Amino acid sequence: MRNPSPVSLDKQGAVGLIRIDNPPVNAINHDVRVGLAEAMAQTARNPELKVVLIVSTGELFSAGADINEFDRPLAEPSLQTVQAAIETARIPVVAAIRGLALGGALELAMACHYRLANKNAKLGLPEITLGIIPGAGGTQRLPRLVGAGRALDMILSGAPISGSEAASIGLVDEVVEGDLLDAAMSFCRRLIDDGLGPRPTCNRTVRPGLDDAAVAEALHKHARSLKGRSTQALVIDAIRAATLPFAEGLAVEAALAQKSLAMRESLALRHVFFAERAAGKLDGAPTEAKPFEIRRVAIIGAGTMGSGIAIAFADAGRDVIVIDNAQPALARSQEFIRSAYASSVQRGRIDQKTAEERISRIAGRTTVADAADADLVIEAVFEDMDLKKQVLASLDAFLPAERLIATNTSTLSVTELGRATARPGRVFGLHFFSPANVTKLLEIVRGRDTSMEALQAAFQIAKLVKKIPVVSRDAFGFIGNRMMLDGYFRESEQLLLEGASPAQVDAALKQFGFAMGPQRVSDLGGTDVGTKARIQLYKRESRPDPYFVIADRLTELGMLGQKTGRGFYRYENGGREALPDPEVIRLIEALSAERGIARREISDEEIVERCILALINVGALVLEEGIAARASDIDVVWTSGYGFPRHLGGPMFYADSLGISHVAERIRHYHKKLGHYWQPATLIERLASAKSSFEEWDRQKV
Ligand code: T1G
Repeated sequence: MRNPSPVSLDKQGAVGLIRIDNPPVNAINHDVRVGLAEAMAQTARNPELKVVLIVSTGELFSAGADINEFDRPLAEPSLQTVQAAIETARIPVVAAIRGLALGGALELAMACHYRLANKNAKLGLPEITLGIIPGAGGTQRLPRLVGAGRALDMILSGAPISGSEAASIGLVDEVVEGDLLDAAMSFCRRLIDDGLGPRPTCNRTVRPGLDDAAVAEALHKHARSLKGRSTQALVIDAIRAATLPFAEGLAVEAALAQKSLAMRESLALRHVFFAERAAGKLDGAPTEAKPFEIRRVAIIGAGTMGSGIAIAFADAGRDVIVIDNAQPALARSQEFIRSAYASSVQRGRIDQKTAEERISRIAGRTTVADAADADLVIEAVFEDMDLKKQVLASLDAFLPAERLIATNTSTLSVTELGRATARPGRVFGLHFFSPANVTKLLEIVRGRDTSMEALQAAFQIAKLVKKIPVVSRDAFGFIGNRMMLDGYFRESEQLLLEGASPAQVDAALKQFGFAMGPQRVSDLGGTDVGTKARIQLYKRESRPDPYFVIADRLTELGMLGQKTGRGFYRYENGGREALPDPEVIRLIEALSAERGIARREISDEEIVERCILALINVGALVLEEGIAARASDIDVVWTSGYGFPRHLGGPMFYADSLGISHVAERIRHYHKKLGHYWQPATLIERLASAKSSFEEWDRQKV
């Protein structure tokens, strides 16, 4: 028995009302295309119909083409076929957009003769975030509607624009304040009354075309988000073709779209898209999660992390109290919060009224008892086990037993911290990443006693503050820090001991795609933060020398990085520019000599290979030890929390793209050369001998 079509057609007077209903996001899959083609055919055969109106059910028009269909040949009718039926219809076709109209959904609407949108609609072509170009006429019709320059800007940014802005640039004909369907029906009746017919977008021309200046300007504007990418070149070629006759331009776009789909960059970005959605699902959780209501949040510790977390919850419309027994710390925190909101207003992200409303939600307090009526308490005090235990234990005295307690520790045992309270089952780690109100990643650390109910609440909290949750078991450095310490950063220090300079290592990894190299990151966060974290970690596990001997020596010497003007680099007059420091090189040479390490010229290729393979090898250990549930979770952690280039898919996806046999062979090579830290992970050896991959490993686990 065939599934009911996700597309329906009703006759409302002279209006043929086509409705898309394909939850959760009205993705335009094969069934929707079939339904649209059939509905258009029916309207064509019904002389009583004078206008066709296309709408969708639910809060959004559509999230675009079904991304799940990209890995197989597309079944007819294609979206282009549906669009041709719309564009050549004998009667006008109107699209009414509520909420999001992304990718193929906006392309569908642009093939219609008229478009309405409600005020808070969001219209965009985000294909570049998936490493592809719009493939259903977007690069041909958008320039015809808004001009080539604006079209290039919209497609290179991938960011949606509001209904009002869309109207101001001619992308939609009318913005609707009230009920969209009512407004759309009266718009259709007006078309009939005024005798207005079809208005094919394809008949419009693109004047002027895309000139080099416009291209250069757009590439400069989006340089940061497009670093290391190549899809933009295909976008430019497609939009340049928009000055050709429509059918020719469409053919050029189709060929370029096919090419973009096959590129490694797109495979990687699509992997990250689905990996982020998979990470958001809690294995073994009962489907019906008990809704956990959060009205008030208490954050203990008014440091940089505590203040950033406060902003994240105020942005989510929650009342927050920041507690610190040091008044000056509270004052600094309030200043930090004020200036963060001031810069958001300055960048046009929010208006002044919203900033003040959110600041007014955050109050400072000096006693832990003030957390009594909070639904959630997040501890973010100094990274010291005894101090944290004391704070957590003190909460039992006045915090009702059912309330949840989270710790923002980045290194300490969540299990041990939970057992300092009378409710270990309701304690878990919420590991935010600095800046906590910006970085998307939220590592949810599951202590050995943490209950499923508490974990489900943690996922709801992640959704509330718009973070990407990844669950980590409670172990040394969790997922991200473990890989950073034991793999990536440790190996970058080893390379410094063998002869590379901080500037060379950082430049090589920036070239690879990281926004910043490890030594620069260390200086930004403060070498002392790393050293203190390692001292805590050594209480759980030791590490053979050399293990961060340079960073720890810099801390000893008070060269803490940017905040003290000297670290791995020199910073003049409180500036941010990292300048090479010959004294640091001499210090490193001395540390090498102490260990009998021969120094030599090292190539950038070797630097990148060793740092990335070390990251991958520890990633495999993290999977073997069950700290991360999926290889794709590790990719989410590193792309959304540690700056690993998204267009390479994350360290484990990258390993698959290199080929696990090659990865295993190269790790064995370095194991012979460099010993201990390069012991190949058993999982890598197993996957290599099975000619398998991390993706396959994840699939088998499902
Ligand atoms: N195709 C298939 N599934 C999709 C989808 C899509 N386009 N968008 C979302 N989903 C699934 C998602 O995997 C999840 O599934 C569920 O919907 C809820 O999504 C021809 C070729 C719309 C802003 O790039 O940005 O059109 O995990 O958890 O946070 O030129 O989803 O529950 O099983 O993300 O509220 C262009 C992609 C496609 C938009 C909603 N469109 N989607 O966010 O929910 S390419 C996009 C999003 C294209 C044309 C080209 C977001 C969202 P599950 P969610 P959300």
